[in-house]
Amino acid sequence: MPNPSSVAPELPLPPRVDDAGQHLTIVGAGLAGALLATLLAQRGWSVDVYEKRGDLRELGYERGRSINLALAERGRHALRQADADDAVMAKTVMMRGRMVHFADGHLDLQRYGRDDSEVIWSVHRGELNEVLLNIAEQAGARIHFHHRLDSVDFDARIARFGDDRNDTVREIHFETLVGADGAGSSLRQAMAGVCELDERSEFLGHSYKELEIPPGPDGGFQIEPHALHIWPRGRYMCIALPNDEGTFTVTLFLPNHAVPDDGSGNQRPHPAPGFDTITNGAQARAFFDRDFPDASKLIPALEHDFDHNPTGVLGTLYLDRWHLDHRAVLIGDAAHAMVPFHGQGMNCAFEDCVALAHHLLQTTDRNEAFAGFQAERLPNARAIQQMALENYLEMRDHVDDEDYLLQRELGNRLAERHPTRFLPRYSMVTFTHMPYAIALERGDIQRQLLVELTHDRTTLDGFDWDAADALVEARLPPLPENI
Ligand code: FAD
Ligand code: E1W
Repeated sequence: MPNPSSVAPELPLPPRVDDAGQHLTIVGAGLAGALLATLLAQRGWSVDVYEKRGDLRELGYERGRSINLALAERGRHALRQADADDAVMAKTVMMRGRMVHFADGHLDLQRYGRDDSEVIWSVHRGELNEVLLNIAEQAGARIHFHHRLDSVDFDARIARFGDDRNDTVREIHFETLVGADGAGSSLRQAMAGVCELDERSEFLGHSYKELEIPPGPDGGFQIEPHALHIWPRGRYMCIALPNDEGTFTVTLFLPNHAVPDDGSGNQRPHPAPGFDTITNGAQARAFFDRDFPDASKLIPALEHDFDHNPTGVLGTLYLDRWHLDHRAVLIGDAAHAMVPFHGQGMNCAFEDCVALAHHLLQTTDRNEAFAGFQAERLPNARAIQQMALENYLEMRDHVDDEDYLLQRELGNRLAERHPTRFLPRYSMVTFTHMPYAIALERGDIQRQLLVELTHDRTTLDGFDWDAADALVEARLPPLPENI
């Protein structure tokens, strides 16, 4: 086992005198950019942030991205370091578990954790970003809107920014650039022009579309508000997260290409729809009426939403390098975009911010700080990228399958019997801040154990608990405290 004590330490506050007065230029005032700016500005740094869009506090939030996000313990832990947790929590809706909507119409609320201390929180992306922008400015960071990074001269240390409203270009001198400009990062592209990042993108072959459930006639939620709703249907699925004003954002995940009926009369593989056969609102309505009838009734503007909202693509971005010596570094989606099926992209990006701030506060040598940041975070990013992909299969295919349910039951029982050793992987990822790589490694050991112990069984009647206890103790060392 790697050393579990490598959990990122709390950030020092107030600033160390010899570090104060340093300057940083951040590209992107999204979730990671705003949090990193806050962390460093609060510790005495001079921070400028350049954002291509206008100020969302004035313009209202532009449609098109996932409207709400699940915030988990890792994200909250990072927000606490910036004193931002309370302001963010004021905007959230608690989600206690997943509400599974089965194909036969019945519902099942599967709790995420042991009690209400183990829950996740739905937050509107725009509101969250607003809170973080306010806190960043209060801490003294300067945010420059309508500044789209276009190109970088790394030798002269000049970054060129364009303004989407007109054709003006501004040249800005920088010491160090931080790329918090998301999955389509312009800084990453500029860095790739001068060094080898070894960039690979793996597209999932599935895309997503967002739809809305409005409040009911009384202004209240139309389905259980304190849950993340899931409609698993094999090759495709829908989810819905609550918003604090009584709405839900529904996301349809569907393959890009349909699997046609092979004409053999054979049911395997089943024909399944795709974005190439469900191409307009009317087809989407018919598809929903057939496969998600309870949801369909609650989405009056389904045709309009389907026709007007963009279709988002999903994939994983891998880089072998996140920094160009002491001059530039990438964080968040710019460094490691992932599929959204664990709800951890933002949570991971927030952890990146704390880790990078920590390394920058440890040393004045930025090459060393960036190398240390990459060494700490790259293995963890790879781990959550993998777990997010695995969770897709679990969500779509297994939440209603018998073997999975038996393994989950046994896992829960072993977790009760061995609270210091056995923690379901979902809980390690969602309710702790142990490094993702350790959650992945311990999760693999636990999975193997559950497979062995449930092999050839359909119930836990007559189960040999003594043998199981001995196996747990032999294979899973106690978890460190304060994870
Ligand atoms: P972003 O939030 O994308 O911010 C990038 C910022 O940079 C933006 O403000 C953008 O305008 C700006 N920018 C871009 N290019 C430039 C440029 N050239 N110059 C200047 N500025 C620029 N994560 C979770 O934790 N929980 C969830 O439940 C969850 N659900 C998701 C659902 C879906 C469908 C998707 C697609 C993602 C989901 N995520 C979730 C992941 C999450 O959205 C991302 O991981 C997170 O937004 C990454 O933050 P970021 O700051 O790196 O990038
Ligand atoms: C969470 C977009 C998104 C966000 C999420 C989750 C899922 C499925 C999706 C994972 C989960 C919160 N999940 N939920 N239930 N089982 N796994 O926990 O954020 Cl698709």
